[in-house]
Amino acid sequence: MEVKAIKEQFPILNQEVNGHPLVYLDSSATSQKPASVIEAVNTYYREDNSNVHRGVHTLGTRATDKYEGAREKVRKFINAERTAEVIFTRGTTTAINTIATSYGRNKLKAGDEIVITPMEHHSNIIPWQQAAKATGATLKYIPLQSDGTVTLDDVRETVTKNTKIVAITHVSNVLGTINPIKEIAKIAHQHGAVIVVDGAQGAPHIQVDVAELDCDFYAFSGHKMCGPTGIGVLYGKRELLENMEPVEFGGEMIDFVNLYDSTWKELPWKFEGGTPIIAGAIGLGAAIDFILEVGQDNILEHEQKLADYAMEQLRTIDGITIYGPEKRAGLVTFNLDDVHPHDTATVLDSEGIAVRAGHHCAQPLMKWLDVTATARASFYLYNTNEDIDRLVAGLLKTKEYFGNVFK
Ligand code: 7TS
Repeated sequence: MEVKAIKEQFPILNQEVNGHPLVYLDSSATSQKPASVIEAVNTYYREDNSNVHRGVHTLGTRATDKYEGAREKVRKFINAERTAEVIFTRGTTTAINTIATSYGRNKLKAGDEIVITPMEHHSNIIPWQQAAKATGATLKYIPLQSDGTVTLDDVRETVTKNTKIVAITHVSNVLGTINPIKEIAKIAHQHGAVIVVDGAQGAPHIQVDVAELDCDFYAFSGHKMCGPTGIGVLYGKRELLENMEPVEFGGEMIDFVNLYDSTWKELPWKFEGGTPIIAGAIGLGAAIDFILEVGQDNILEHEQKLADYAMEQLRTIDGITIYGPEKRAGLVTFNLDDVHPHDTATVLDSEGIAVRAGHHCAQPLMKWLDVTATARASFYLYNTNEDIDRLVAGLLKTKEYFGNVFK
């Protein structure tokens, strides 16, 4: 599918912002939604809305079929063996917190190690800090190379026989680093540890095969992959999930409730307490259909070409610093000398260009980069080289606006 044809399927992109055609370069924060996803959610509410797994009436059956149908789409999308291994959550953050609480806090003890990296999003740091504090386990970091990558030698150095959990991002939301998950999983398993993959920036862009990666847990968010907000996925290997306690208790997740004790439903429902995110899951199912129609290989290739072009063009600007490795996913994080990234983003916005500025929920990484904040342009399947040309023109304007401070 041509990019132009893809872009036309995203109604929101067809608008002017501050008098300029919108250029949306903030898909790592949240992606835009194609008409088919909006329609799927709309149709659900117009025609099928009902609670799931409860009533025997027709709407209830339709809603349940659609909700469980979405789970099967997710299963196939990540090549999980069973739908029992696909738990719907509110997003990546909830998924990782569920693992850190249910698996981490219940299994860790003093002397155990949790291994992460300094490139993690706060969602893959704080739950582990909390689990470590609650259990007496130690949090350890795999060091980063100067280009923001990890080496397998350093992984081998850091992971020991005391390591019980290795938690790492598939793709860095700041550097664009793509981590070698399969190899890291192998090292974790050699030491008897489990691997938790933060797939928030992975699943939207890279074909994820949890069987091939042999990861124990994989977490991702629907809203970064053309789906609605408020829906995400926690994939876990069945034998692990079977032995984990739910973290939310209430309706939907129980088998029997007695006065003083209760039992849980089987997987995956024991982890889905309360009325689930029905419309969100259905929207995510439609997003998966859309992504598969475009083709995942095409998406990554397209984004990597955009990243290459962006780096080449941005480097023509005097005083720009680009962070992260050469080979990367589709995003570029940068700073213009002496201009605060919030100012950069504000000038770009006045030109109709949306980028994110700030610490990107990665303060330890900002510290490692020795900056307080950066600007970030992130790409998705609807972006074009022309969008990058507009970004470059906007940045030249930013320099002009703030005076000739770059020598
Ligand atoms: N992990 C990574 C690597 C992320 O990039 C994000 C969100 C999350 C976890 C959390 O996902 P959530 O859906 O639960 O919020 N990242 C970003 C970002 O880069 N800009 O805004 C949100």
